[in-house]
Amino acid sequence: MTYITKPRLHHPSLQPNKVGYTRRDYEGRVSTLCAGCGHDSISAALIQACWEMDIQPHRVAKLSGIGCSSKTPDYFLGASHGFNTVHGRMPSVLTGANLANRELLYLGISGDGDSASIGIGQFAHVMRRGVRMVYIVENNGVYGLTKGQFSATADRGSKSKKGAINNDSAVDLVALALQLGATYVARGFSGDKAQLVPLIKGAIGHGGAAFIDVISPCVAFNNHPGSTRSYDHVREHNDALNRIDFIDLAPELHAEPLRQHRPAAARRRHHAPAQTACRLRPHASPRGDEPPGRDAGRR
Ligand SMILES: Cc1ncc(C[n+]2csc(CCOP(=O)(O)OP(=O)(O)O)c2C)c(N)n1
Ligand code: SF4
Ligand SMILES: [Mg+2]
Repeated sequence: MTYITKPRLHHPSLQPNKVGYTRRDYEGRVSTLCAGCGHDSISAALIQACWEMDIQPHRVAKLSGIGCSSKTPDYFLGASHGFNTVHGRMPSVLTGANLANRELLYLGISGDGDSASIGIGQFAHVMRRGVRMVYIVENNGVYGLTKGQFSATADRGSKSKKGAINNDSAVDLVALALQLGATYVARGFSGDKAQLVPLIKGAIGHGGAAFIDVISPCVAFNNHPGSTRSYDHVREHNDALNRIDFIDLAPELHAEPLRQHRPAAARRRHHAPAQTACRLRPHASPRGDEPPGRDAGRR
């Protein structure tokens, strides 16, 4: 399907955001993933979050490893920088890019195989070092690209499509990220956009090592009864702990009393609090001229 190009024309009713881009400007190429793949919903949530946060696409760098999940940066933010690295090696390339240019917003996109198996060492060190990034694992419990073997995040006792039982303990990437010192850690579900978009916005606004594990069903190899990553199973067990939203930092307000020329007698009669005037100061954010985030990142 990659030969199908999206039309360049935008519908005139599409709303531009504060930096002049419509939601279409944050899209990428036509997806080649299976219809219904959870990963495509994560791409849609990223597009929505970046549009709502008025992020300039050219100020974003997307890095990924290998896998269906790692292909997804092609399907969002088509005008951003991007680098598809080697299987499990995204974190070190992201760290290097971050050292070379600290002005960009770094999106690291990975899979559960990419991060919890071959790349687990790289995952550990990028979290431990507190690299400023938004690291998203599109977690389907299998190696989707290589036809559905259990990944290291598959739950013990869950069943493969052919009925084999997984006897190994699961790696919990959220617990690992917390233990290693990531300063923003969340778990979401690709089928719950209302929850996922604010989670992504929070990670982008965080400005430090932010990690989101997104449960993302693989419709081709892990969407059957007995799987703990199927749409049915996750919908049944998706207990959102709270309904969250993200409120970005607004320009700082300075209140000064208005100088009013009133006679002394009139001033004595009016005991109402002084009115205030507001002066606005520029605001540091990924969409302006300053780097994304403020002070939480150590690198
Ligand atoms: C060094 C290396 N080893 C193995 C592979 C084969 N391989 C490609 S993708 C993949 C697993 C991908 O699984 P995951 O990261 O969970 O992504 P998904 O396809 O499930 O989204 C493997 C083992 C490879 N490309 N390179
Ligand atoms: S094989 Fe699975 S992970 Fe890969 S595109 Fe298809 S549904 Fe998505
Ligand atoms: Mg996977």
